[in-house]
Amino acid sequence: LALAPVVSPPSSVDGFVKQFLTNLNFDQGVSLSESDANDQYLALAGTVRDYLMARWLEDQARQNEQQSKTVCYLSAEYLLGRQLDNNLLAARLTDIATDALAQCGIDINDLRELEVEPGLGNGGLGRLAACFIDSLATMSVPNIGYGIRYEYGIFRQTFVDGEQVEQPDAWLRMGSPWDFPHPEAAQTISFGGRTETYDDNGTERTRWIPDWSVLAVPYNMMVPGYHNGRVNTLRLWRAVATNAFDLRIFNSGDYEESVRAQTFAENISKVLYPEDSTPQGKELRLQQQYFFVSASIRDFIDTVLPADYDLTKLPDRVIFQLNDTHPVIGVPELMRVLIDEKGMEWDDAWAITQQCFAYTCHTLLPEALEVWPVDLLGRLLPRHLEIIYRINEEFLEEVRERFGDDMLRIRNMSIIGEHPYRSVRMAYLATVAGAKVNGVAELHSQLLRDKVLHDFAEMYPDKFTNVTNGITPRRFIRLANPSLAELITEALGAGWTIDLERLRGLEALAEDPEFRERFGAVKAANKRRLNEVLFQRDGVHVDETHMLDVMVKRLHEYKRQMLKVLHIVTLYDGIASGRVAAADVTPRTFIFGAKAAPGYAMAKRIIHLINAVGSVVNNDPRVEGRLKVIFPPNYNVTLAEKVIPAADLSEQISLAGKEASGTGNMKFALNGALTIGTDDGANVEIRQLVGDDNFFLFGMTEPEVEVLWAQGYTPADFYQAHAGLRGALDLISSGAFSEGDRSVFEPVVSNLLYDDRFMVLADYASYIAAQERVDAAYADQDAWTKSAILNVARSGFFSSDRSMRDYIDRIWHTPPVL
Ligand code: 26Q
Repeated sequence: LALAPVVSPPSSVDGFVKQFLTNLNFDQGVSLSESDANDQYLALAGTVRDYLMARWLEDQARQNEQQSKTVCYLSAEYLLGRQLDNNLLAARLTDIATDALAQCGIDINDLRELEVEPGLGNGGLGRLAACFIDSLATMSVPNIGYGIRYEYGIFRQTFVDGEQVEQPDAWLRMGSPWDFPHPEAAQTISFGGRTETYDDNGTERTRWIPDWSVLAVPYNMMVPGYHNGRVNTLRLWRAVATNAFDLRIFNSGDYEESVRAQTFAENISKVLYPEDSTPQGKELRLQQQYFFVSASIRDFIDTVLPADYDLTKLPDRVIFQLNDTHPVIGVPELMRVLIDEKGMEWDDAWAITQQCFAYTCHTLLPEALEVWPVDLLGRLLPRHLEIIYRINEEFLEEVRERFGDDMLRIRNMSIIGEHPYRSVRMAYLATVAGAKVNGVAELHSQLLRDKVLHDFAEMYPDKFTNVTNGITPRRFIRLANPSLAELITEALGAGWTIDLERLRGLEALAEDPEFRERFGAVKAANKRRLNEVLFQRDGVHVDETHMLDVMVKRLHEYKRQMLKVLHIVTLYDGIASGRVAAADVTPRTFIFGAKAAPGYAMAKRIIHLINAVGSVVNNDPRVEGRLKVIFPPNYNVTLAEKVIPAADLSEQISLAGKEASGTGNMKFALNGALTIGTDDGANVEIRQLVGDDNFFLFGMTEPEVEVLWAQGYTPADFYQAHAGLRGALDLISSGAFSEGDRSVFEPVVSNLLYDDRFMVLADYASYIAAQERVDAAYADQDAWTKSAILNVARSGFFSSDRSMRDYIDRIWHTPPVL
């Protein structure tokens, strides 16, 4: 009986109806006639799960039998997006489910809209993790994604008088049909206290006597591969108070205090930190990091591996991939487990640890490199701090052997920084401990080697490698752009979805006028669909005759939303001043989507300015409706899936040398938008692939940025030198967008004139010139469509399947398990 196979419901409309009704009755506890839409959505999700269950259980069993090597992806963020359509597609159930629900008198589209996306990430890094686990499942590679089940994901953004106001994201409120809690597999995670040494039959050993602990309860989510029957696991941890924790206080008779203690423990997985580039060094954040990493490592060793597993062979069974520095505390944690708990010697444990970790860096901004004050780390994780100190001592000894007693070099390379306070440099720890270190685009990896981690690259040249990011074509083409997907399938057959280089086949069709017409019709239809969505959502209209010029990404000064604003204000200034006839302006709709970290004042002011410019430009009759600014609040994966397929122009305008890769840029190119962009991140590779004729390049190169910086950059010189720029900045300063109140946007303008860390003014002229080339190119719709097709045809490289192949070949060495 124990071996009885799990039986899937029959793959037929009747089978689906039966299973759906069963779930509605027995899981939701309602009859069809009494059910509301949310009951129906939950029963539908349950039904899809039921179809995937047999394979999920089988795949886990098979991996254990075959003793395969597993990729344990450690990430504090997974920006998953909605699950229903993805899982229906993977399981080939979309049509069956649609018909089955129709038989029950339900329109599946009404249920789709009820799903609140799990927004368990900030932006690129979290979405990348979601794309990677999709690709690994599709490629049948054993993978567990480990992370945190935040009760509140990324905040819901609203605008009040044009300013960002954050609301909590209560994504679990209406139930969470996609995950399975496993309280029996909980891990106890400890914090605080002290360490002591003791004699263990003649050898001195250390033990940690912690002060308090919480339970980490895993919630498993299915990660189905596309049409291959494979189902991998995403295991997210939730913090729950331990009984012991409660009891200690209960015994003292203080009930209120015991409840407070419970709240305290459960705070750990309460909320995602909404900063995406300037870590604040908050204690709770370190607690989150240790919480999920310790739970994950111990879960893998103690429950995934067989009980008697010889841990000296650990590197044969696992690679822990560190998604940025957020999980790097896992390095001393694995050392502690191997040494203190499993009785291994330091040198053996270190040799194993160095083979079990690899590190991906996602930034170039120095302020984004995570450091933890030694005080804080030592208070929370005293044993880990000791281990880090010893790793550092031995590492610095190695540096000395290699380079001599060069104090400057030793200070620069030390894992412990001294200024402005003693702190642990997590990127250095990861680099020393990892078998490999990678950047996320060619240029980024090069800059890592040459600048950010230069000394380390000199010491360990073979550690450094590049893996250019990618995106999953299942979600971002098949699901998000079904009309384009159909057109491609008709032209090339269905194989492209898992072999994206096949899009090359479209190159020839770019020459075919009939294909171009159909391609243009797809774009127009996607604009109409976006119009419907935005009208429903926010009551705004998208004019399908306009060029759709889109900039969607987190708001950060380095990404330079301000450059886009200056372009819009320049166009508006031309019309408002009478220098340009509205009739001579290319009709454009500018779409922004951007959340600002709640504590990032400048970013919030820029959001306010975008909204303010929009309300003036959109309502000025002199513009004759030829320019329109739309800024839908709460940009997220769900909205991205509607906006990106409708775009004509993709704005990728960061200062060269600042955007590690970008992944939105890839989504746009693959959906037939042309890019206006700097020579930064993966833009470099996009341009190389699609060709200069199909990409609008502007701005300084990274070396040019360096030169100008070294010379002493004075933004005011650019203001003086360019009348258009002067006009735009003066218009903002004049209060034209703030009802005459000159103080509102003064900090934004002064910042540009007197500081401008990201050289907006220096690139302004080049940007405006590039936008004029865009207008000229757009005037020839047929040529534009041809370029758009070539963008699609030549961007197959940016499939996350290719990224995964690169990780597997260069870093993981994990074959598929079929
Ligand atoms: C760290 C400590 C404390 C609080 C928050 C954080 C934190 C959280 C998220 C720091 C950074 C992030 C996210 C960074 C991110 O999304 N980086 C982007 O990663 C993409 C995938 O590689 C790249 O394409 C982008 O270029 C990069 O900006």
